Amino acid sequence: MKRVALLCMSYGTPYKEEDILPYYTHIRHGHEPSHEAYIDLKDRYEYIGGVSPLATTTEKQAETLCHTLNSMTNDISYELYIGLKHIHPFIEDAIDDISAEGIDEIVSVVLTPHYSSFSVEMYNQRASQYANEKNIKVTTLDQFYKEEKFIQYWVDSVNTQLNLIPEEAHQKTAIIVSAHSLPEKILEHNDPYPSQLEETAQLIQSRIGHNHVFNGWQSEGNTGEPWIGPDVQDLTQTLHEQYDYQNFIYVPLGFTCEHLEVLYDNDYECKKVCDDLGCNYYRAEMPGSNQLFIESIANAVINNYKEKNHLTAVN
Ligand code: FEC
Repeated sequence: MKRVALLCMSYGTPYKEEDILPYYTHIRHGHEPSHEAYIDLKDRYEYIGGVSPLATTTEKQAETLCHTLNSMTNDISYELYIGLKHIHPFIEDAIDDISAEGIDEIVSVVLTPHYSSFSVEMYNQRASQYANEKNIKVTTLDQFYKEEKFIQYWVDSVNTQLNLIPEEAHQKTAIIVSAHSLPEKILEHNDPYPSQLEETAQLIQSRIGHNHVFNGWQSEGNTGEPWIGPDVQDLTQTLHEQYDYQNFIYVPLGFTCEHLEVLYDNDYECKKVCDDLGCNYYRAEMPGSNQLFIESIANAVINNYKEKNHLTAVN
């Protein structure tokens, strides 16, 4: 059986308080943040309990994905490696380990559903460049948001929240589908990221039979340049003031699990906006290692591998 390394890539998170500064500095391309910015980030981690659940969840997602892939294929044996963008084990560390194991082929996946030249492409470039130096072949996956099981997961998750709201209040219920914002400059190169989010929202809207679905962007950085909008908090305010929506269901489906950007930016910041407006806050449950959701990624990985290596695709 062919040995293939499954390289699961994810953002990474500080494991302990002392990691916050080097982590933040890495995110800022080697520039240390100001003391205020550092304290602000430290406070946000403190608010969510000191550390983010991201590290543990990434591991669980990756293990479940590897197990699922192995149960779906007879001719390949996948061996799991985790490579992170902003903290150890870095993407390059994982590839060093793969090389040391004598594995000469990688299938890589980034644990985020939409493609952007500013996010997924950066992971893929790092993986491809470093693997090339080691003479390891890589098949990268760009996106998985269109997978049937991905959409089904989110339809179920949104419906669970909708069902908490009395039927007669549904006309006053807005569903905000969001992803991490990116600097507006990505739009100059026809980056597909915004249209992929729109398409995801449409696919979900057509299945849930609820017309009040809106796209928003969240967690934008403080870089002094314009970021893609509308920001979810501003959107909430506008939808309430202009159209009198009273209930808000947040669906941060550009992420795959609970972490700082969901637990703070949604569950604290968006909830605060709702509270201040006298509205009700709901947030769809994140998939984490939900089996249906992981199968959607596995399917995308297998079909992408076959497509890129000129083999026959599966359903
Ligand atoms: O739970 C955790 O500890 C980590 C949560 C976390 C995830 C995440 C995902 C994405 N980011 C994306 C883009 C950017 C850009 C900048 C940026 C900055 C930060 C900072 C923190 C942070 N991000 Fe992140 N991101 C997470 C955490 N992100 C902390 C720094 C402080 C702040 O701005 O809040 C701006 C960089 C710059 O300054 O130049 C751009 C994108 C994703 C979703 C895709 C992915 O997971 O890779 C896109 C999770």
